[in-house]
Amino acid sequence: IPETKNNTKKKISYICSNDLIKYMSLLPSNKTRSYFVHSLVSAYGLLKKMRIINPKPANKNDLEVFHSPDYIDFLLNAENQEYKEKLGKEKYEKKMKEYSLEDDCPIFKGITKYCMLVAGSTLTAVHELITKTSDIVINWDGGRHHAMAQKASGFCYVNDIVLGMFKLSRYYKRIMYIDLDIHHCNGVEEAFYYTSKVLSFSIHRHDIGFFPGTGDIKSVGSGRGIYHTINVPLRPGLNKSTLKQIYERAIKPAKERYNPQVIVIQCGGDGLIGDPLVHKNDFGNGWNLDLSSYWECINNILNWDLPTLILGGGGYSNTNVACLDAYITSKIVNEDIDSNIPEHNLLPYYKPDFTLYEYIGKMPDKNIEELVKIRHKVTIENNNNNI
Ligand code: V1P
Ligand code: ZN
Repeated sequence: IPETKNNTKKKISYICSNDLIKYMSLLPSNKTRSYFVHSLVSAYGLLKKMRIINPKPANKNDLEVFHSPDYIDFLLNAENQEYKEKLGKEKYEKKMKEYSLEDDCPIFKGITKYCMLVAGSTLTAVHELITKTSDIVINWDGGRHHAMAQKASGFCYVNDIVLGMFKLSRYYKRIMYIDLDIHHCNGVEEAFYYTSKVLSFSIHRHDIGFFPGTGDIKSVGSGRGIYHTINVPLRPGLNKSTLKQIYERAIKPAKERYNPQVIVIQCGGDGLIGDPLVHKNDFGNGWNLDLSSYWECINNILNWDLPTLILGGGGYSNTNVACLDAYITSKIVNEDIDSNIPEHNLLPYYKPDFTLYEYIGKMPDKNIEELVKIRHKVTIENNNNNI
């Protein structure tokens, strides 16, 4: 039986502002999602239960702590007409390709402010933890785990997680990163592959053709970072009981060995049953998680009683992700919420039943046999390193 504690004595903060909602809602892959999430959290009356922190936008220097100056220069000027004309069409398009600012990551109106705010939201959250003003900080707009140092990737332009953990690493020796998104955290993994300062743990769907294709079980880190990357590659259909097993067999032992001082969770909601991006056919080929599957895992992690940053990530049904984020927020602040969606201007979108997402998926969990192989055979040798 999992230990049931609650967070009543903890200082809980929530990153939000009108500007944040406005600019996060412009992201082409997740249009208006931020608006749905914060509106539902607010409609349930949860904003009154937390300290609300307005994010400070990151500047060029902040972004260059991880990203290359040439990429950031182009990214922050990409929608500037004068810059575009000065560079000329040919050079502009060449750079667009070089930085992967097309297909998954097109240049869009508001991209400059978007990038500064998405990075700033997580840096603001980290500041809360470092100054010990908060014990738990929630930033549902963060979690852009694919962005690379020199290019955009998989709907991610700047890697707020890497920037946040670089900042954390100035104050904490051991950071544990846990990624629950259905996609592998290639950008985060790459940034910390050679260091023991971050223990990176990711579950993700891993089979041929599934984006981004990295995250093999054999990728365990290298050099000083050896055994500080843990990948749990999974098949379709992951359900609550398998996720629980993964917590017991892999996440918990990794934490016990590494003895982290601070936790960062990426809680992408695209593992929810029926996510429109990952369920391509009637049988479904995504995961089979519901709201309580995510919460059970997060609750176990919060019971470690360490300073924790909770980020969003993927999730392509605005209403389902809003339900997930509002549900987790309510559990963190220990407030019971009604399963009927409260009256607010977005209520009509929660049709047909206007309740919190409760659908029980019937797809088989193809991970049952795989689970036998998931042994935490990783030994962390550099536990008390002094790098
Ligand atoms: O599959 C690909 C690339 C593009 N192809 C050439 C291969 N991209 C995926 C990207 C998924 C990103 C997930 C981000 C996150 O982890 C959150 C931070 O959730 C992709 C997919 C897909 N089904 O995997 N892009 C698109 N679909 C896409 C759909 C419509 C328009 C543009 C892109
Ligand atoms: Zn994802």
